[in-house]
Amino acid sequence: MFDTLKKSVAKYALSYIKKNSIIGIGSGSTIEFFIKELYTIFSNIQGVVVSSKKSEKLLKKINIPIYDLNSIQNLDIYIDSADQVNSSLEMIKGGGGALTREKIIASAAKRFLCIIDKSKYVNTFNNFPIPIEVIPMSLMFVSREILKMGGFVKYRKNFITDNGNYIIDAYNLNVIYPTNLEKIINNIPGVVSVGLFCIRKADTLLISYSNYVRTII
Ligand code: ABF
Repeated sequence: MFDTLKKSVAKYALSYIKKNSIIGIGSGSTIEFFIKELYTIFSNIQGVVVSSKKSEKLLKKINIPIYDLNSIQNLDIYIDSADQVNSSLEMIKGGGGALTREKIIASAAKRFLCIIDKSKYVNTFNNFPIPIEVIPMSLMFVSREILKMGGFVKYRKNFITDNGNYIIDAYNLNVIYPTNLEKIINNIPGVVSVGLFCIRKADTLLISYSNYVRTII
């Protein structure tokens, strides 16, 4: 069922793409559906910048030109999914471990178009672990800081990010003020980035339900 919803929202997102533009593309299973849809209009776009090696591999297979973010001055849109989105369009992302590159490209883009199925839309964040990418030597230090904040941590076993770092999943943190929490975690030395996307939240959210796609701006 969720695959059908992911597919329909992925297809709907095509209508947000401007002719001959370069677009930012995220990662995850919803985005894999989006990449398949992109193939149907690939001659209409100039190319993409991409947030993970996995998505990059899929895009290469369908011969879409891939640009380095450093070679681009203006990025019109970044299209990606999320793990949870609240009613202020703040997101938890990084379930797939690509949060740092996702945050960089999202921040560089004028517009963040977030595409999700209905299961991910929540009033307030609940129970989803918050991913934190850390420099390997800081793993234990950052973990102790998270414990001091009342959270607990799990390490992603056998997982190294595209940037050569580790991921901590933080549970039980108080997410009532998610922007504050994002700033606090960002400030722990050794943290590369945190999967709270509140400072750079979505501008437009597309949510797919069984018979329609809802747009929230
Ligand atoms: C990505 O999409 C990640 O930030 C997030 O973890 C994921 C959602 O995954 P999926 O589309 O597979 O449900 O952008």
